[in-house]
This record gives sequence, C-alpha cells and structure tokens, in this order.
Amino acid sequence: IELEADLRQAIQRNQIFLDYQPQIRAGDSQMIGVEALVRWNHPTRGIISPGVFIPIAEETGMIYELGTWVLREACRQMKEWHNAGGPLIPVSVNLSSQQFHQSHLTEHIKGILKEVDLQPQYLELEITESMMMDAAVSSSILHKLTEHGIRISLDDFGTGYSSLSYLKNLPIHKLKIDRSFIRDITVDQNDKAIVATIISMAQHLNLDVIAEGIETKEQLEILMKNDCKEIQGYYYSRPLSADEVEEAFFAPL
Ligand code: G
Ligand code: G
Ligand code: MN
Ligand code: NA
Repeated sequence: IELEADLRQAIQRNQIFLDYQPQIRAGDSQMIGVEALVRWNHPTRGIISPGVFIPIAEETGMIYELGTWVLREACRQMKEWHNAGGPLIPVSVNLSSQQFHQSHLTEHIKGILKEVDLQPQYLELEITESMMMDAAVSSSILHKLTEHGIRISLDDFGTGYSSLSYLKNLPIHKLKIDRSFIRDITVDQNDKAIVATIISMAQHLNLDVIAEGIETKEQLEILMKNDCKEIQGYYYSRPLSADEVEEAFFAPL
C-alpha cells in the first residue's frame, strides 16, 4: 500500500530508470542488442526490482504511464547512442499483458518513435506466450506492429501453456529460451534436449533464437555446440547502466 502511493510519484520524481543487458553474438562476442530493464530507486528502500513493482503497476493501472515512460526512454537512449556513433542495434522492451492489449498500441508506439526519431527496426518488443492465448486478437495486434517494422520476440519461451501452432501463423522474429532450461543444462539431459529442440525448431521456422541466463563457460559451450548464435546472461554481462553500455560499445566486453 505504501509502495503503491510512492509509485504514483516515482516517475515525476525521477526515481525510475533503465538498465540495459547486452545481447551477444557468440561467434565473435559482438553486442547485437540490449534489453531494457526497468528499476526503481526508492528514496528509503533503495533499488526495487521490477518483479516487485510491475505487478503493483498492473493492479493499479499505473502500468500504462510506466510502460510509456519505459518505451520512450529506451527509444530515446538508443537514438542517443546511434547519434554518438554507437552500433545500429535494437533495444528490446518488455511489454506487460495490459500494455500489449491497450487500444491503439501501434499508433501509440509510432508516436513515440517519431517523437524521438528512431526507426522502428531498432525497437524490439518482448511479449510472452500467455499473451497469445486468443489467437485472433494477438494476430491482429502483432500484424499491426510488424507491418510498421517493429520487431517481436517471445520472452520466457517454453514456460507458457500455449500451443505451438501460433508460431507458424504469427509474425514473430525471435524466440528467447527461458533461463530455467539453461540453469542445469550441464547436468540435466532433459533440459539439454529441450534446448536443442527449440534451437532446431527456430532454425526450421526461420526465427532467430537467443538463450537467456547463461552464467558459465560450460553452459555457453553446450549452447554453441547446439548452434545457438545469440546469448544473454551474466557470463557476458549483467544488466548495465546506460553509461556502462556506452563504454562497452567503444571498449568491447
Ligand atoms: O531485472 P529483473 O530480473 O529484476 O526483472 C524481473 C522481471 O521484470 C523480468 O521478468 C522482466 O521481464 C520484468 N521487467 C523488467 N523490465 C520491465 C519493463 O520495463 N516492463 C515490464 N512489463 N516488465 C519488465
Ligand atoms: O523475464 P525476463 O527474461 O525479461 O527477465 C530478465 C531478467 O533476467 C533480468 O532482469 C536479468 O536481471 C535477469 N538475468 C539476466 N541474465 C541472467 C543470468 O545470467 N542469470 C540470472 N539468474 N538472471 C539473469
Ligand atoms: Mn525479457
Ligand atoms: Na525471459
């Protein structure tokens, strides 16, 4: 309850900020994207994780204001990096289910992109399988977004309940293999089989695939053996401040 009242003020008081976790091409360790991750610097409680305050924002309807701030800030930052000579790579932004279903989502995002002068191919939206439950509705939303040139990735892939049939019909660019499959991949043959199968399926469906939560060299080696080309995780980098990302552009990780 206290947090809820505080959250209402947090944006105006400049307590909300974004960290960015690099996404790396395993072959040459190049940064090929960054995922924006929202944080709240609370005046007395310190840094609060989105796992704590995003649910509050969703329950109270503040998610629209917060989500808009995140989208605008991520796009603005990417444009600033481009202007500073940084690489032409996309920024990924997590969308909550309510945001995904908000009316005129594409027009809203188009407005933000225009405002900050960022081309749509440099914005990637992370959605989850649970948002695909109503195939007709999600298809219509995704087609509008992708017809405008925005990229779509399926976050936490493999943990949802939806059928795989949406993969053949919906305009999706990338699968993000959930980190729960990676954690024990060096010892659990089932996890290894699931990950290998997701990578192979993605290749056959012409989708990009990225593995999340890579923390060790041993995990990385298994992913590379299975031809997973993109990696996100503490092994390469934890989420970084905007300044740290800029340093990493010019003095690679
Ligand atoms: O960064 P951290 O591991 O604390 O993130 C916890 C969760 O919060 C993750 O599931 C992540 O997807 C989610 N998250 C991070 N940033 C955002 C955001 O800007 N919007 C939404 N809806 N979720 C976010
Ligand atoms: O749900 P989503 O995939 O968006 O969650 C992203 C979160 O995962 C980020 O907030 C980030 O802090 C966390 N994360 C990123 N890399 C790793 C990792 O290698 N190990 C663990 N345990 N968490 C990670
Ligand atoms: Mn994510
Ligand atoms: Na994930």
